[in-house]
Amino acid sequence: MNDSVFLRACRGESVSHLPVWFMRQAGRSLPEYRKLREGVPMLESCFRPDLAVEITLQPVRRYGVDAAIFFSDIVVPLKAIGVDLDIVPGTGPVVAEPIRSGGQLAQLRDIEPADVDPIVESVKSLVGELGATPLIGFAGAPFTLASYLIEGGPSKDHRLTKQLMYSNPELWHALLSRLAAIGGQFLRVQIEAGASAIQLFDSWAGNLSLADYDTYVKPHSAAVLASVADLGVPRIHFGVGTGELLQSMGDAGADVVGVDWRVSLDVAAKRVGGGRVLQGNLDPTAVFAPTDVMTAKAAEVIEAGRAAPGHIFNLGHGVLPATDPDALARLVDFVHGYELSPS
Ligand code: 1CP
Repeated sequence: MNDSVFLRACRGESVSHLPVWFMRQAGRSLPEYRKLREGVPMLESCFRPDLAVEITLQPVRRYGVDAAIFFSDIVVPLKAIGVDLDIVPGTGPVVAEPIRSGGQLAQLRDIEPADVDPIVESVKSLVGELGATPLIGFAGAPFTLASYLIEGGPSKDHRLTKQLMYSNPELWHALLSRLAAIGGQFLRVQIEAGASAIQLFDSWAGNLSLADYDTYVKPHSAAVLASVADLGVPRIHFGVGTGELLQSMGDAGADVVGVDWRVSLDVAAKRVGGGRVLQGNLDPTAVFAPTDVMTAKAAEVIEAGRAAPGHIFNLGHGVLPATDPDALARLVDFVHGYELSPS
């Protein structure tokens, strides 16, 4: 397992073929997923090991990807400690009582082992089922989680989040510190149960300027990544629209930096530096193009990725629900068959 192509690439070691997995590779694009989820609410499926295990395995079986990502959601640890929230179909996470005051932080307590029994059971069982295929655990980064807790649900402009950040920095930092602690604990739980890499999703950090990211967010994401450093597994740090933040997100303590499709990987490699490996970054809509166009674009991504000390192929963000699974299968075959000639 430690010698798997995915883990070797995370460490910047030589690989026999380019590893590939997809953010949101499980989920609504797969008919077998939609069938299994029929009548089962999203959060219930995350806390049911029979479903979480099967859903995680579905894309591995179908595509032969080089890593599995644990089927869960960034709000699962918050639900586990009793925060009143739900994942509403067609919307996303919705929080019953959005955070407006310091008094509300008390609910953001540390994770107790009993809170995450089903998570531990799922991860352990998955590691057995996956054999030599590594499992990636994940958590939401403090900023992205805070945005749901403050806005009460998905937001385009993150107006209330930034309002709190600018107007009450003390409460802001207290909130993000709590979320960093919980995020770190949730990653540790998954690693100790057998996950061999982790990804910290700061999906919405790209809405921040570099200065605001560095002041209000980076120290907290760095705390999450540092808190699992002792466990020695590769740490991937990803956000959308983070072209201007790439160096800072790497400096926060990542081994691998995830890049969205807006920045070419050769440019990203210069920005990130520090010997860090890159992950990405085919436009998720490129899989809707004719196959020859899709594979030409994938080849461009692979060639640009050679500028980095290592490269893990992925999309620039999650698989879109309307994606044709056969197109993704062709993409995996193309990446696996790509001749990595000496540079
Ligand atoms: O009923 C359903 O199928 C609900 C859709 C769904 C799914 C399949 C949601 C609601 N979450 C998930 C699973 C999920 N969430 C995974 C699956 C792992 C895999 O790839 O197989 C992952 C990694 C996440 C993480 C997640 N949830 C992120 C970070 C990743 C990203 O895409 O940027 C974020 C931002 C969320 C919040 C969330 N959960 C669900 C939705 C629709 C959203 C986004 C809402 C918004 O736009 O703000």
